[in-house]
Amino acid sequence: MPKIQRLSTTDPDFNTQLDALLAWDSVSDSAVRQRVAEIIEQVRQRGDAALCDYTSRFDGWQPTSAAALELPLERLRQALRAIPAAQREALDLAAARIRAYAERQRLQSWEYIEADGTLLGQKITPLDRVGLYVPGGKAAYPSSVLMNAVPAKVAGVAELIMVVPTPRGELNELVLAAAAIAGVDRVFALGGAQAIAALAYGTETVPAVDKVVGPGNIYVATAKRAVFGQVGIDMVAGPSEILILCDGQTDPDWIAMDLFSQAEHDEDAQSILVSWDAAYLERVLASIERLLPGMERADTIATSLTSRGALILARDQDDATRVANRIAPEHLELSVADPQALAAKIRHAGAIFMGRHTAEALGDYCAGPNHVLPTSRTARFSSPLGVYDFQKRSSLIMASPAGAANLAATASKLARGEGLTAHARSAELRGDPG
Ligand code: HSO
Ligand code: ZN
Repeated sequence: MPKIQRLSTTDPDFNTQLDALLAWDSVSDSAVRQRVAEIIEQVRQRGDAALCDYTSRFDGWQPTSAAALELPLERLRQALRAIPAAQREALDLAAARIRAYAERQRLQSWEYIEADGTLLGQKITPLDRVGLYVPGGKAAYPSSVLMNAVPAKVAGVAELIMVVPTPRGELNELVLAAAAIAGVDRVFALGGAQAIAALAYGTETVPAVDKVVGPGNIYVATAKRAVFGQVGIDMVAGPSEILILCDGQTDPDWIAMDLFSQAEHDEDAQSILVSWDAAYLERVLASIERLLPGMERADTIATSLTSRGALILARDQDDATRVANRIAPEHLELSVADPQALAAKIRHAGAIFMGRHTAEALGDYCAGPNHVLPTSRTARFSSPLGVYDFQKRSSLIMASPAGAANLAATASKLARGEGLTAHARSAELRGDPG
């Protein structure tokens, strides 16, 4: 049985204990950085030849030529036809709901005209080309394909290029089907740092993109950091997290299963429950112990709960709210009688799941909001992936003759203050009506 850490906010050492619980060392391994830098350099210098070499070395299959790295779109449509009808329906429904939510996020261009006729505004343009990394193996989630690809397409990205490793040539049919539903434009059977390098710099076969999104292992995350600047990136995600605030009135089995639902992602995932009802924490613990042995991923859940999980006793709801804002979790469940009143006091969380019926799992798949969320306390300063991550802004200025004269008066003074005479003259020339 997992030995879950028990904390209490009244403990004088609580803050130190909480810091230790939250500590997470993100990508910082210098050996990995070195290895990734080499791979990126090889891809930049040798292009497709390097991609074929790495694919044979790391994925265990030898592409006959670089062209063999690309999967024809017909292969995606074939996967869509082959998957079970129930999966197809669920993916379609999820995509439709994610799309409907994303439509509301689209940034709009705007303009206004000042009294002297000068126009100011902001023009929104989608990115031209985006690369989407999809991991292989056990973390290959079709739901993540939808969550990344649908907002990009809603934004109007013209070309969405997916890369996915195919260990020993194996393809995940559900991932391909999700890519077809989301409208991915091209797919390459590539993974690891070499795939990120190819997207960032381009090769003879893989076109260079403007931004790379999507989750991946430590090599992929390190490569994304390394190419940032050459291209945009979404974020470097840490392990999944859930924080539940509960008043003690929700069925403890529900809460235990919600904690499991993040813990089953991986051993480093973090599941924490905060309640101000001490007896309730015992009831949830009893549920955990009873339910865990029956779980398919019992080992992963047990390791995650033991190493990074916690049950925290707070003084009252306000005290629990302070803990939540301090943790700034990726997912926050408010399992209380008046979740809206409580949500008003939450300042830092990637997604807020309000009320006893709102299992975080609903948001992971099909409620509509994105499941790509800020982890490791980054919800203090960042937001869920959305349509706005695939749009950019350009400023618009159109001076009328009168407006040019008005602005020149100020601009020339500031320019002379900076010692930049050409700036001053440039403004004054337009500002001089005679
Ligand atoms: N909870 C994960 C997303 C996911 N869950 C995918 C199931 N499939 C992100 O935090
Ligand atoms: Zn999940």
